[in-house]
Amino acid sequence: MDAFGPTREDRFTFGLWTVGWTAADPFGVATRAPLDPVESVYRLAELGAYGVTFHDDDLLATEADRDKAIARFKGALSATGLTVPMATTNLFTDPVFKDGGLTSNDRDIRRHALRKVRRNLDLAAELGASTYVVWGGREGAESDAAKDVRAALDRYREGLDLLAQYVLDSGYQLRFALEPKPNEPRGDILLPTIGHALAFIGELEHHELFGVNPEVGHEQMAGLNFVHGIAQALWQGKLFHLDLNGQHGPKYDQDLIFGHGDLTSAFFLVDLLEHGGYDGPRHFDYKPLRTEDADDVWVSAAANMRTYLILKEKAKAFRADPSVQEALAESRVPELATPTLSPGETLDDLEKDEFDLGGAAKRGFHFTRLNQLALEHLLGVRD
Ligand code: GLT
Ligand code: MN
Ligand code: MN
Repeated sequence: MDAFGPTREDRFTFGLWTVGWTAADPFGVATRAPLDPVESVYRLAELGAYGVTFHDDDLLATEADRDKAIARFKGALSATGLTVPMATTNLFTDPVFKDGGLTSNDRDIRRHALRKVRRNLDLAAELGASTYVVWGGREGAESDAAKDVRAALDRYREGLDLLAQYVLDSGYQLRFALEPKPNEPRGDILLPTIGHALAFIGELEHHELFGVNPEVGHEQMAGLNFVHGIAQALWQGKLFHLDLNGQHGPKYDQDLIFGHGDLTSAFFLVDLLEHGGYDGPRHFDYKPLRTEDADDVWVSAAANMRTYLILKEKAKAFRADPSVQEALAESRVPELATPTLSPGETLDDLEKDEFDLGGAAKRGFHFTRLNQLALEHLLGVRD
């Protein structure tokens, strides 16, 4: 048996829009034919995936009749046993959403967007999804004169409050996950980072129903440390879902295969997810390269899962290595878990400390050795 072959227990999921991307970009037309969502379900199941996720409009890729498209999709799900843990709404492709959906300056468009989300919430609940992603790709502006950001945030909150109330009134077991992104397709997008999204959630009426769906590349586009962002989301109990992919630093959104961008960050991310208490699906939101053909798409889907499982193995070996444990202790990493004051102590008690300030200032933390050990595990020379 392939040690890095995925099984359903690994809970790998893919957006229909990922493998189904026809690879049209701003400079060129599609290089692949539209993919029938039903075929995607069968192919992903064969590869060992656990589930698929979708936008309302993804189901209409090759079937114009909505009811028929849903019926065929459901048929494929029940034939393969694939689940739908997450769904979302497309509020960005149709020209009507060029200035956003929930925060468009045009009130009629905002009302249309709410109708569109509500309709797909019903389908998401029917298919058993537990997470509803909200990616406001067009909620933004290119000019600071064009958008009253405070009014836009009022409208964003109004829309999400209404949708959360609808979920509660309908008795759906759904929670919302906001997906941050700094820019692209808009010049600047509202809720650009994990931090902005977490702060905004605190302002929502039903904030307990809202968490985040961070994407690797989106934080890295902003020059931020994705592992730190995920750690904070976990710490706040708000990591409801996540989008795994690859990115090479701050540039356009690459949506590479997981691990095909910043590999060291991917290693520490898997280490955190596997040892940090995240129990949701491992969801891939990537784009098969535009250079690839219809068969290569499935090679790329498999590569995401295989890379994750290899990194999982490496992270496990890293944690189990006695040299790593010794290096962690020498770097005082576990010491940070000890509260700074002992139970019952007050700030006054600190005045009694006898502290060798000069010695502490001189002492190194030996992080270099620790980092080199991680690198060597990642490079496969220490197993
Ligand atoms: C879109 C975007 C992604 C979001 C999806 C959810 S769709 O392809 O690039 O990052 O996760 O709407
Ligand atoms: Mn995404
Ligand atoms: Mn992306």
